[in-house]
Amino acid sequence: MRPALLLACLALAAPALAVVNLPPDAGIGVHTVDIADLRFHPQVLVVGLGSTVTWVNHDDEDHTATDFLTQQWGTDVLGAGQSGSVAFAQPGAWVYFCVFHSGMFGVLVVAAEPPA
Ligand SMILES: [Cu+2]
Repeated sequence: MRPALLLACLALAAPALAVVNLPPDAGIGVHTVDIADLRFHPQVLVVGLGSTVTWVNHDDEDHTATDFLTQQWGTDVLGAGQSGSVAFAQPGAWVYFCVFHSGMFGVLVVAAEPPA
């Protein structure tokens, strides 16, 4: 998916996420995103404010998880089998990507309110 299209989808989806029940992966804690076959799994993750997200690289090549718009947050370069974590103290919604593979995108939503 082209970045501009992905961003448009996120812009449309973010307000909807605020008014519907959050999916079951929401919650405060440590959440894992697996990187495999040049993709982030899950591609869309919703977590509670104060959570830490850990990306685990199961591929043989290097990857990162890096904020797409500003690159204000991101993992270090993750080699095969390595993992990196980012703690989120601010609510928001981000598209992130891998700096080495322009087609690798994910969406992370840090929700201020816990699910009802
Ligand atoms: Cu990559």
